[in-house]
Amino acid sequence: MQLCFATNNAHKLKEIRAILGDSFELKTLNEINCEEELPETTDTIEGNSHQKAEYVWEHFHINCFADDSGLEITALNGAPGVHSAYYSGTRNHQKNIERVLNELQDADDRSAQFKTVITLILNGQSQQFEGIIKGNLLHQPRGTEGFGYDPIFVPESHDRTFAEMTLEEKGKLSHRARAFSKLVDFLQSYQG
Ligand code: ITT
Repeated sequence: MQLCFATNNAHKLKEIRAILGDSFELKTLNEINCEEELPETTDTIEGNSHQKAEYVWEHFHINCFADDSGLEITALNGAPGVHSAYYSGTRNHQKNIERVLNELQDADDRSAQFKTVITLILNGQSQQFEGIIKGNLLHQPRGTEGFGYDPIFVPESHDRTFAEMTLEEKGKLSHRARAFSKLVDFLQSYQG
């Protein structure tokens, strides 16, 4: 079955292709000739994930899935959430971290979670798969691996940040891995 992964992120695509094997012919946005930016204008991670998948289904009539992720901080009532990528006003990970650390200066509660929501649309029917990893935020960044808020995020039951873990270690714990594993389980049973 052909299935479009609504991304042009080569890294994400490679990971999921490796897991799904030959049972699904995964297409990128480029491969279905979708050259436009997908809309991401809702105010939730769930909403943006759905909006991207729906756009592909409506304009290209191909079964597809899309993901959206963000960091939700308890003391900030769930912010930056859907605004994680541009929290400082630019797509700059260091500046985004600085804004978060400033806003948390007086906070006792430093708990947070990363969340990924994947929306799958098969023959017009949509469903979502969620992955969450809970943790705590440091006062200073540590580590150089990963991206985004990884240098300040320590997952629960661990003492190193995501940026101090190898890709493989993070890959076993991450919100994205958890959501994708639910998607893959579903697709494998759907395919029979
Ligand atoms: P694409 O849409 O191109 O896939 P993106 O950077 O927007 O890339 P996401 O939608 O997955 O990626 O995540 C939005 C933002 O949330 C991202 O820019 C980071 O700031 C933050 N984020 C998501 N997952 C993260 C992770 O594993 N580690 C650190 N920060 C993460």
